Amino acid sequence: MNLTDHKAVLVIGLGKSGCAAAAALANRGVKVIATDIKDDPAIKQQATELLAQGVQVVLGRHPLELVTVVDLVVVSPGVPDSSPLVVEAKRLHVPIISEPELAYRLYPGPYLAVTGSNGKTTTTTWVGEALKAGGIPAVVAGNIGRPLTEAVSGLAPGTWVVAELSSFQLQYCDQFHPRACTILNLSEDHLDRHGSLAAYQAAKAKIFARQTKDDILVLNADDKYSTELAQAAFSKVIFFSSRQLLTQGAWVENGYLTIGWEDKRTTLCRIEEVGIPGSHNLENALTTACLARAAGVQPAAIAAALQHFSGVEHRCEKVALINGVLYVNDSKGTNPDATIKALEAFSPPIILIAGGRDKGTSLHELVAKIKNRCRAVILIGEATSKFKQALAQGGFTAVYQAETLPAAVGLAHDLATSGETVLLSPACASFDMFLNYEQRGRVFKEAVKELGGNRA
Ligand code: UMA
Repeated sequence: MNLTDHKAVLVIGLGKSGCAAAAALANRGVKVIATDIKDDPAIKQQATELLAQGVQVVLGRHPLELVTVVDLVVVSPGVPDSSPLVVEAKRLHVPIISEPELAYRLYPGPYLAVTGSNGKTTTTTWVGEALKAGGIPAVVAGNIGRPLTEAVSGLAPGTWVVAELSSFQLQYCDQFHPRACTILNLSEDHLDRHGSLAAYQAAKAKIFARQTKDDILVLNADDKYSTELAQAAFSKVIFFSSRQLLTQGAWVENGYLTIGWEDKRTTLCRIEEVGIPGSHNLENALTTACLARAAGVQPAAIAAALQHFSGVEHRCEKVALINGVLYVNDSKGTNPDATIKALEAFSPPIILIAGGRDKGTSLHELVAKIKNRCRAVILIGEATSKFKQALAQGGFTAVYQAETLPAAVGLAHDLATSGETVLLSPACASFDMFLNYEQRGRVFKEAVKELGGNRA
């Protein structure tokens, strides 16, 4: 069904996704009703702009009747399945799609898509840089921060879209069909929303569900959950590995990142030449090489992009060196696995600032890593008692608590001595104390700036 054939579309949530989706539909003459549970001045401002575009807006509540007058629902990723409006739409069999699915219906691609528990934003940005290096027109959007519906508006046909997709967005994808895509890795995350690892994995698998034999699925040969998904793919599966020698895909051989594509094997660059350090970034680099190659970028341009990349904000971002202490902002480390990788990327002893809103994940492996690499842990936010208990069970006693993130930074400054690293890598969501992880990262950087010192 064409979008313009719908009698009306209901958009739930008026954050970035909902506003972009409602505007894109209204611009195409579709009747749109949009609703947000909040009714604060910021939402009212968003509503004013949508009202001017002919969108009907309902703020402060989600009346169930709204689903009875529409034949399609676009749900924002932050709206849980337990929302009574989502439950009602399902009861009445009104189709529910996500904002990226809407973008796909507006612009058929070609798409390159990236998902996984960790490394999504780095890899998506890196792939965008590699396409640029190869002279291939592309836009980068999705969970990374710019809604896809906004990014695809007015694109010249044939422009590649490099999309970062979260499990919440993929869960409600239906037709979305990328030419090439990756599931970087799968570890426990968002269990509070998906309920089980199996449900989370199933949502991630939607990324390749519509692919055909002419498409490419790039998987991590060293990741158990991600390789298990290979059997369900209709597309051509290509592996990357930082530990095993392969003949197709991308791997490391004699210290060189190597790509094998259509029987041609090419050396890209040495491990030490990769723009950003850490074993997890080596994996991100190998995936980037595969996705860029799938879009037609030549190996020389891929090699240049791998070497010149300087990373993304809030992800293992070196902020300052003060009295010999390195301050690192990894606010994007929102699950235990991401924090483990950040702890591995910097030399011990580390003073870790962690905590925030718990997502139902296990802290067992994180505590083992903390015992290995940290001299102290400073806890903030709602998950403090869960962390305290897990650290005590693991026999780690250098645990402190702070009421605010700036107070935690002050405490870390008092504790740290030259040669140590202060790392903000919360292993939790930010929503208990901040609007999002970006704001949390900015607050950290401001607090570090207040301490004085030089930029790292
Ligand atoms: N709302 C309702 N009803 C509800 C719940 C929420 O109306 O029952 C409203 C809220 O009042 C708020 C709006 O929904 O006004 C917020 O919507 P949202 O949480 O879906 O946020 P957006 O601004 O649309 O941002 C979303 C992604 N947010 C989430 O997935 C939580 C952004 O990813 C993404 O950049 C953006 O779309 C564009 O695609 C952020 C994120 O934290 C970075 N993602 C998670 C992650 O990476 O771990 C998945």
